[in-house]
Amino acid sequence: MALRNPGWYRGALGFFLGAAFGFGLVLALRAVSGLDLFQTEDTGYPHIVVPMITAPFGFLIGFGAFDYWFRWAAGKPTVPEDHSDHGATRWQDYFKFNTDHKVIGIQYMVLTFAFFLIGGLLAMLIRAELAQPGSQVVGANTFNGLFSTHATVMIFLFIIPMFAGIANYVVPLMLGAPDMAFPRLNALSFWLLPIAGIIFLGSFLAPGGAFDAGWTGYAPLSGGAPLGQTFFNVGVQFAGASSIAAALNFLVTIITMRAPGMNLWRMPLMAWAQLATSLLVVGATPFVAGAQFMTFFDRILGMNFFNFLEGGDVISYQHIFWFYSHPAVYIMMLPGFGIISEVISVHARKAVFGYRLMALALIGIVVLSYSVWAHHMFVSGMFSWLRVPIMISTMLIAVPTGIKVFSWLGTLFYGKIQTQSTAMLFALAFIVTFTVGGISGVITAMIPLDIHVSETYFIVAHIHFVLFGGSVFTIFAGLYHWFPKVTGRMYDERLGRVHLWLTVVGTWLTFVPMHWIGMDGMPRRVVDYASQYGDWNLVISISAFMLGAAQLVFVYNMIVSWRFGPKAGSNPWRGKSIEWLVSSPPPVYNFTAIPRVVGGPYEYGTPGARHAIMAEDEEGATVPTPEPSKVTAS
Ligand code: HEM
Ligand SMILES: [Cu+2]
Repeated sequence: MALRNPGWYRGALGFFLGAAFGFGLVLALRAVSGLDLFQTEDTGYPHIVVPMITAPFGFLIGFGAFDYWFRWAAGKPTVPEDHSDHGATRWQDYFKFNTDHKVIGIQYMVLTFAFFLIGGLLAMLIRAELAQPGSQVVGANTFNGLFSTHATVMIFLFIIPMFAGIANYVVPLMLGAPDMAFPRLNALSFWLLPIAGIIFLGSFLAPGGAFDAGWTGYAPLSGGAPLGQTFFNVGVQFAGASSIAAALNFLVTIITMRAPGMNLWRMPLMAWAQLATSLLVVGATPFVAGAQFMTFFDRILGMNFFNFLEGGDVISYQHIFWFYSHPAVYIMMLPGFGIISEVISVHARKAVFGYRLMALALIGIVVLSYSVWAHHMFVSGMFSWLRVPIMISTMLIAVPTGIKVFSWLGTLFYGKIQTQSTAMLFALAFIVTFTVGGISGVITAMIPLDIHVSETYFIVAHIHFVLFGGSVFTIFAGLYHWFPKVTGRMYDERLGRVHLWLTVVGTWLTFVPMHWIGMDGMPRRVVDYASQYGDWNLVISISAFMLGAAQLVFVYNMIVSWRFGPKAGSNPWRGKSIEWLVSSPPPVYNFTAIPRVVGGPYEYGTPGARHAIMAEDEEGATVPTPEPSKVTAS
């Protein structure tokens, strides 16, 4: 019967049981302590906060995320080769707890793109309000909620997990691995994301409105904010746990599951980038989780970590937060660097220029990025001696980043650049746009200049040049590049080009003028502004609407091409890395023969050079079809 098997019915049941348990627990504990049953101060509401934690776990248990582990913990015989949750044959298989990294990759990409559209709609509302001076569309409180949820959704639910999704699909194939190292943990990482999304967006329904202290949630502002802020504290835990679990999975997969012959120096840069990103995630993400737990405990339990009236230290919030969130900007950029190296090399038919230095530059960025967090705090009143070393280490990051940009240019130099592919056009647009964002980054690294532009639209311009022109462009490059692999079909290049040009022009028209009004002093995070900025803001808003609308072209192209596009074949771009050596889409267990890696991944232009061979007919090279093994309980 449906309620006994894992799935949506049992998940819904678990959700209600979890919610009832949390709710009942709070009421019971308050009753025996002689307190009012319902505590409804802004920072209180335990009868909502506790179920917000227990109900998702109830859902996950019901849904089946822990069934296998529970069986093991109970001492029941486990099945080492259990593939019962693996692969998809019908669309319904994408809506269950599925352990196939390809299914999970698609789940990630589709879900996070939906969050991109939601975050984009929030941005459209922001721009509608800001199109003219004065207050027309939303009030100040709602506006604060809008820019906070916009940024939070974009960062925690779109950029970071979208990269995890693309890599989930592509990296095991590139490594010649049959799956990720921990498939069940992989599925759990995915299912934590919709939970985080519902919590973030659900905060709009909380009394007092959505969380409104920015995606940065600075204390002490967040300490006394209405209930919505608690939704932020909790949502970050789910998104962060998802991210950490996925990163551990990538690390183990990349370190232990490479095909024979694939030493680190034969590994595609996409996999190197995922390795570097995962090192950042496991090192840094616990800090944002910690910062949010501390705010949470301050709010709910009166712990006073950041409450200066009780001896707390306000500025330490910023230190802990940015110790995560500066590395986080590279969590949002390094996977894109990896994608761009793949796309440029394949579509320029050239070996990556300075391949080893490219890999080392990724690792260099990982190390350096832990040393620069306080550049977000130049005007915060932190110790002033810290500012100069931080300025220097920040500017040093431009060195490995510069290596990457010059390597892409070197790869393009005298390449056979194939501009008919939208993937390649997005990669080229990325190089130009990201470099501009990088330069405004070096500007904000310099203390005197940063003091001038802090908290102005210059910052908004900078983050969008790197996040939109950086991360989002690389995401599009990657999605177009691997679309034929994932779906087995080609997308429409004409529509791709329409999408590309509207997006590139829209990005520049929207975010370039923000530099100017920012330098003139227009503050960020405000619902209204001095009328002298009105004209540029109108230009920005109109461009933003165009940029938003352009994304619908992409959605249409993807949906229609997935259904009706011409068949792609296994290797439409004539790539050399292993994912192109299997069918499109790849077989359920990825390989029927173990790939043997015999050379570097990018030897384009060298006659006869190969990265890997599929040794179907060689002795001992065939992969046995997995069979459930027989386990006898002892
Ligand atoms: C159509 C595309 C987008 C538009 C028009 C847009 C617009 C805006 C605007 C106007 C603000 C400033 C709000 C304010 O300070 O008053 C903002 C903030 C922000 N946006 Fe976007 N955005 C877009 C896409 C993205 C994307 C893809 C990301 C990816 C991460 C992103 C991340 C952020 C962040 C981190 C902030 C900072 C919020 C804060 O802390 O003040 N945005 N956006
Ligand atoms: Cu930073």
